[in-house]
Amino acid sequence: MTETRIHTNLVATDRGAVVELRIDRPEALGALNFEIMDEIAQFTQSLTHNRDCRVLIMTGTGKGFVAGADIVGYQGISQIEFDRFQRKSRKTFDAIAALDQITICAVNGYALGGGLELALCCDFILLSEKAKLGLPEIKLGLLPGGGGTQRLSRLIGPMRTKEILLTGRFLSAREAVDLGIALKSLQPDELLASAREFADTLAAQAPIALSEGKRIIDDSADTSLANGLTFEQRVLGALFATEDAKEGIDAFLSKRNPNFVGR
Ligand code: CO8
Repeated sequence: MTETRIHTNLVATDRGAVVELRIDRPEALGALNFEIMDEIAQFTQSLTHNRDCRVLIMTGTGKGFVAGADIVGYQGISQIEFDRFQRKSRKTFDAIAALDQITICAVNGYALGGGLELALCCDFILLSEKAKLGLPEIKLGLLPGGGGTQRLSRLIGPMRTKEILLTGRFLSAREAVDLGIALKSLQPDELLASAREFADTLAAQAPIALSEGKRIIDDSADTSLANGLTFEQRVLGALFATEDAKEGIDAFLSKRNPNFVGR
């Protein structure tokens, strides 16, 4: 597997249907400054044109996944610059959440503030047992600005989110799994292998069903049950007309593995 440095702080591995992105700024525990945010935005944009990639694995380097926004960079910046960073992070995080690809965040270490918020934009979070999660902005006299108050409370409810956000405490991997923030926690040296195995399983599914399934479930948060159920059946109807559905049904009846092509 060949890793390629695609930007100053990003290393990518392209395995065709599965692409891995490693944030590589260990000296600041992966903290997000303008530069990294730009690089992640460019990378995300490139994925929207990548027809081969079905699954993205995102991870970090060393003991940090992403320890939040770059606090060093916060010092001395103007209000205009601060607001520009906020808008940039909003666009970037929304773009990640909206990717057609299935996204797996393999959290190797600290995922704090903007780091946890970045992970929450992914479809799945897998944790190293060494990971620590939190929204500690309150300790800086601030609050989250990358979706922490919104995406986390939708996931685990307002009361639990308030407790985490208003105390700024860190969660262990085990607690994060118990709360439903992450799918599972793994031995540190098994994290990537497990993420890759999961990614390969997902990437083998029919591509349109994969991305549509993600979208229907994501959209259900903002949809009435009646509209959601109607939408679900429309998507199923559209899938029924695809070559992949014909192939999937034929493969089942012929007792062979399907060969999905994404049409
Ligand atoms: N920004 C910049 N540098 C950081 C950050 C950060 N968030 N976190 C750690 N670092 C740096 C440290 O300054 C240190 O650098 P140096 O060696 O030059 O002194 C290096 O990383 C290693 O860190 P520590 O020595 O502190 O390592 P420890 O193991 O002792 O502690 C901790 C690790 C507990 C993670 C500690 O570093 C910490 O508390 N970091 C700050 C975490 C935090 O408060 N994060 C929230 C930031 S605010 C935010 O994310 C707002 C989001 C706004 C939305 C926008 C979306 C991006």
